[in-house]
Amino acid sequence: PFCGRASLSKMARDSKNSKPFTVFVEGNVGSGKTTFLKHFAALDNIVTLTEPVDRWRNVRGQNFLDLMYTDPSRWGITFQTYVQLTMLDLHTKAVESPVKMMERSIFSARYCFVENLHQSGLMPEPDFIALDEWFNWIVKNHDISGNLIIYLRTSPEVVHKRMMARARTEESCVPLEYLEKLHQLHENWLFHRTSFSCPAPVVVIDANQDLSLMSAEFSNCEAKIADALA
Ligand code: DGT
Repeated sequence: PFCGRASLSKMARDSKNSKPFTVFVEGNVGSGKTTFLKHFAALDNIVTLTEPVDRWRNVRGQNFLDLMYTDPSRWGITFQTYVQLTMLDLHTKAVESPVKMMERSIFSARYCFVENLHQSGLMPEPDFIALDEWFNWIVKNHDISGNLIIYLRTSPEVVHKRMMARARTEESCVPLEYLEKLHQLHENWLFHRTSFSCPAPVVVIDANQDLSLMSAEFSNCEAKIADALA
């Protein structure tokens, strides 16, 4: 299900001339993004940038992630402003490698998470407008472009089970319904392509399978990218 070898080779070649070939790994909470990135971290030519979730959990002693889950109407704007900043930091980070792979992007923060808070009526209109103005300014004034999106496609029931199993404290009260809404936003954006524009071509991977089967698929992708860079 990965891109053809020829097109990847060309992409990797192009990246040597200018900025790195940039991959965004996207998918619902618990879809396996971290595991996916770990497989690629072992390759010489790839830099993987994991999502700064630990930074969100301790901003000068404040847990923004927990605040957002506890009272989204009050703290959603605070959390999403900080997410936007940390994502911009990753997008603009200079790397030496020809391939840069990011866990999520500023796009999914805006198109899935902010959108969900707004659509659910949990983000007051002025908060949403301020964030969106910032987002539009960033898109216009910074190079945050990508070359490929890998969409780890899952069902909400599967990721809900995984989320409960990993038992991250902040996520203990997250209902299935929240994951269903996020799922639909990812689907409309990356699969049906009926909502926001995609910032790069999308490769869809079935990420519902259990981890042992997934690792075979991940290794397969890894081999193809390595091949392309050879
Ligand atoms: P993985 O490896 O696929 O299991 O990925 P996770 O679940 O570790 O990472 P992710 O990005 O799906 O989410 C980490 C936590 O942060 C999760 O509770 C959802 C939350 N989160 C991530 N980005 C945003 C965002 O932009 N807005 C909101 N409201 N929550 C976010």
